[in-house]
Amino acid sequence: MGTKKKADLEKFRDEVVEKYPKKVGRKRAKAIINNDPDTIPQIQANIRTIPGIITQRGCTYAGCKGVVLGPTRDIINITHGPIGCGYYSWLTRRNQTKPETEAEANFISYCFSTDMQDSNIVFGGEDKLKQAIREAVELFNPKAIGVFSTCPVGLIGDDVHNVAKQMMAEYDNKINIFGFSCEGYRGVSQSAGHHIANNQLYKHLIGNDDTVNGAAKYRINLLGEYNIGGDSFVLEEIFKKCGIELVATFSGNSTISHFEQAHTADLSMVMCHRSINYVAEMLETSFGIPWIKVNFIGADATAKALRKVAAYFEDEELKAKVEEVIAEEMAAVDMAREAVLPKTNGKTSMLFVGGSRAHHYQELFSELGIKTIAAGYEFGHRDDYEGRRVLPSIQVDADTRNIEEITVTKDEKRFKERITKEKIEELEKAIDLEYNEYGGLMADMEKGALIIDDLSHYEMDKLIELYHPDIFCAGIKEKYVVQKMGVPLKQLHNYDSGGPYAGFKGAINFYNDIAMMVSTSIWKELKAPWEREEVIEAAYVY
Ligand code: ICE
Repeated sequence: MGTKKKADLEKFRDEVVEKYPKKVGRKRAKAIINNDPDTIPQIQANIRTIPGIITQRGCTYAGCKGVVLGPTRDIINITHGPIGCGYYSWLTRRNQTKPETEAEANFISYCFSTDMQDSNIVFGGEDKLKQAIREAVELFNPKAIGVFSTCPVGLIGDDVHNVAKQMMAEYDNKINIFGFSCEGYRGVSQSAGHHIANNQLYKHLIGNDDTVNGAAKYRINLLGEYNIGGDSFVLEEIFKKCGIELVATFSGNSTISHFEQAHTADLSMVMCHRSINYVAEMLETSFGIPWIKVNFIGADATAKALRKVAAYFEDEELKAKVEEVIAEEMAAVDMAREAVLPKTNGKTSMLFVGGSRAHHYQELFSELGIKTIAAGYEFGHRDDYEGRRVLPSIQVDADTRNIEEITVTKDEKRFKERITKEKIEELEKAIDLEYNEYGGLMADMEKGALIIDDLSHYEMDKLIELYHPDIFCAGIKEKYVVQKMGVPLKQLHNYDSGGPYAGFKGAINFYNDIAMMVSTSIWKELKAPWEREEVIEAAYVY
């Protein structure tokens, strides 16, 4: 990036903010930050999107049903609501699963919904939900059923938890049936859905089965890895090679038993902190399982994560094994990287996605010599940016710094201790000491790089117009708009049709896919609207 571009980056905020109505502009200005990794500036995050702004965000139902429970294969996940909610949250994220035997239950290829109609909205949908559960039991005889609330369910007051209880009684408590109050409009984004999902996993599944499977010396959980495009398969293979037993992944390629036995592990690795930190904390608080943050996106990051796990267990044999695996895998990685570097080196990228990938994928880009000049989350919290560790039982409101308590109930006795303001201050101090360990996106980005939370469509247009990155990473809602401006867009939610991208083998796939995208000459043929026609501008009237 030349110095001129850097100076421009600093001006970006003023230029876009000026176009908004004053109040809106003032609010958006707090979410557009010039990075400084040495001082870590404050950013506004996890607050409601201003109505009228085109946001990238999804809903609470998406975060709960689609994200966290979506990849589970032997729970029947029933959407209580309109058919569209079920349909669009069904496999569009390309989460995969692989039963170990043919006899094993696998419901991932089915989409279950109560398909609510007008009459259910008027007269209530609980009977229809009961009927759907009966049908599911008759046809599939599952071990567990999850019921997910959509917006209308909350509006008309159907009680999914009560229905779940009644239906469990109908089947003599032999089937584990539980509901989720994950109506789409709750919270400010899909982030609320993650939290709701985590609490219910904990309440209804985790800790139910003390069986200790496998003879491996070290047993770990992998939290926040969802097997998009087969990522979990790659990671499972790496752990196997290292001689580490993977007890449970939340929730890529997972089963009910994995969740029920997760508390038998020695350590939890947390990959997507945003979506699953609540489970990590609950496992630590209730069962004494510590957790560490890892990133398996990027070959160097994968090596670093494996070394971190080996260092945690302080075992020379494991350390040696891990080094052996890294050396073996890195040979192919280096070869693939060298081959594409001439095509990728010196290019620029922008990443606006989710609550962790806008950070993690920068590792892969930097391995390709591609610099990320602007990035941000859709629904990350301040700790995801600033790198502070916030405990799940407390939530600090990003705007007001007010502390809200969230009730976590599994074994009430364990959580009886009331968290006081003093205790939180004490915790926050401790968090500061661990700053680097829990580093967020800002610590890893260059000084002056743009960091924007909950990017609006208008701001995205402006970013492309002003800086024309060589590649833009976001989702399906942005893909074709951006490509029509002559910039290739890589979907980082579902990887388009690519992947896996995790681990060493995944890194090789990513190198090749990105090299192809940034080196094709087709993008030069496409002209953005402002390059080919007069711009007609509208002005707000106050
Ligand atoms: Fe975590 Mo899309 Fe996954 Fe992240 Fe999360 Fe979502 Fe996936 Fe994205 C996800 S769990 S579905 S790593 S909600 S790609 S935060 S937005 S960046």
